[in-house]
Formats: sequence, structure tokens, C-alpha cells
Amino acid sequence: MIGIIFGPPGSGKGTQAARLEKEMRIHHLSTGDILRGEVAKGSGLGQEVGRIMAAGDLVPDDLIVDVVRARLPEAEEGAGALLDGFPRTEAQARALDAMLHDEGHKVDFVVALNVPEKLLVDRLLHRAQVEGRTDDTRDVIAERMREYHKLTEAVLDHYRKQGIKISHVEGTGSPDEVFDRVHAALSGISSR
Ligand code: B4P
Repeated sequence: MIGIIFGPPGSGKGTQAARLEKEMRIHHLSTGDILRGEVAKGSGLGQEVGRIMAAGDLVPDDLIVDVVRARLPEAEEGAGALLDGFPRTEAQARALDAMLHDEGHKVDFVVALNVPEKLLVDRLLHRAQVEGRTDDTRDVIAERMREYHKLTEAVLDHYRKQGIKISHVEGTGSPDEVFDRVHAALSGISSR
């Protein structure tokens, strides 16, 4: 099973994916977490992407595709993988299709979280106070939202054109309330 949790910055992708990982025993693969880990280690990749992430821009497709290609086989073992933060561009979506096709797999479901932009900004500014992430400042959040609208939203069309069911889930309310909706949406998919 290969799933994608999709949504704008601050929509709760990482929050919900961590819960789904426990519930479905599916492996949570977060490209944001991987990249932050590389930055923290000061690896070559981390040095290359640190400034890009801090500015709120997307890292180049070829770099992130290589990261996912290296981790996907391990993540797919067991019940499967839940991708969080990837794909974020059409080129990444096409690269993922090719990777999965080579293994006889495909994307099974997409859950898209919908949250009004004002609430997204409030959540990220709150996270800045709690976690101090360098990309959670007002200016950088605005840039991340621009990148999302310019490059990432189109990923949904990519899957829609392939006939893959996209479950739109209201991402407002508490994490528990959102999780109940995500869970209900996925039960619908597995019983189809
Ligand atoms: P990500 O780590 O994916 O950052 P994000 O979009 O903010 O999502 P995240 O999962 O962290 O936040 P969530 O919505 O769960 O990416 C960071 C950067 O890495 C990108 O800007 C880019 O530079 C780079 N990158 C990553 N993947 C890439 C790719 N494929 N291609 C190119 N570049 C890539 O949660 C946000 C906050 O809201 C949290 O504090 C959470 O506690 C809170 N929250 C969640 N649900 C809530 C709820 N229901 N109510 C209240 N608060 C809630």
C-alpha cells in the first residue's frame, strides 16, 4: 500500500501521518524530516539544502527524488509507505510514478487536507514559538504558501488525471477530530 498525505504547509500532514503510521502500521516517510535531519548532521546534502529550506523554497527536484529513491524500498516493506511532503511538484510526481512502476507498485490513495490559509499561518507561527523552526517566520511562511500554490497544488491534478481517488478531508479542529475524518476517508477507500 502506497499513500500520500497532501496539503499546504501547516495543514497537519506530519501530525496525521504520525498517527496513521501507528494505526495502519504503515511506514511514515517525511521528506521534510529527512532534510532537517541532514541539515542537523551537517552532511553534504544538509549544507546544500539548509539555506533553501530556511528561505521557504523547494529544494531541487533531482536532490529530493534521489533521497526518496534511496529510502522507498525500505519504507515499502511491511504494510507499505505513507509519503508526507512528497511529491511537491509534477516532476516529483512523475519520478515517483516511474519508481513505483519499476517495482510493480502504484499510488493507492491520496488524502488531501484542507485548511484556510489564516489558520495555517497561525499554526506555523505557534510552532515557531514551541519548536523554533527557522522556516516558521511570517515572511518565510508567505514564501512557502506561494511555492505551494505555484508548484505543489498541481500534483493533485496529476493524480486526478490518473483516476486515483483523492479524499479531501477538512483539516480544521483538533488533531483527534481531523484524525477521525482521515480514518473515515481511508475506510471508504479500503472497502471499495
Ligand atoms: P515539511 O516538513 O513538509 O513542512 P510543512 O509543510 O510545514 O509540514 P509539516 O508536516 O511539518 O507540518 P504540519 O502540517 O504537520 O517541509 C519543510 C521544507 O522542506 C519545505 O518548505 C521545503 O523547503 C523542504 N521540502 C520538503 N519536502 C520537499 C520536497 N518534496 N520537494 C522540495 N522541497 C521539500 O503541522 C504544522 C503545525 O500545525 C505543527 O505545529 C502542528 O502541531 C500543528 N497542527 C497540526 N494539526 C493541527 C490541528 N489539527 N490543530 C492545531 N494545530 C495543528
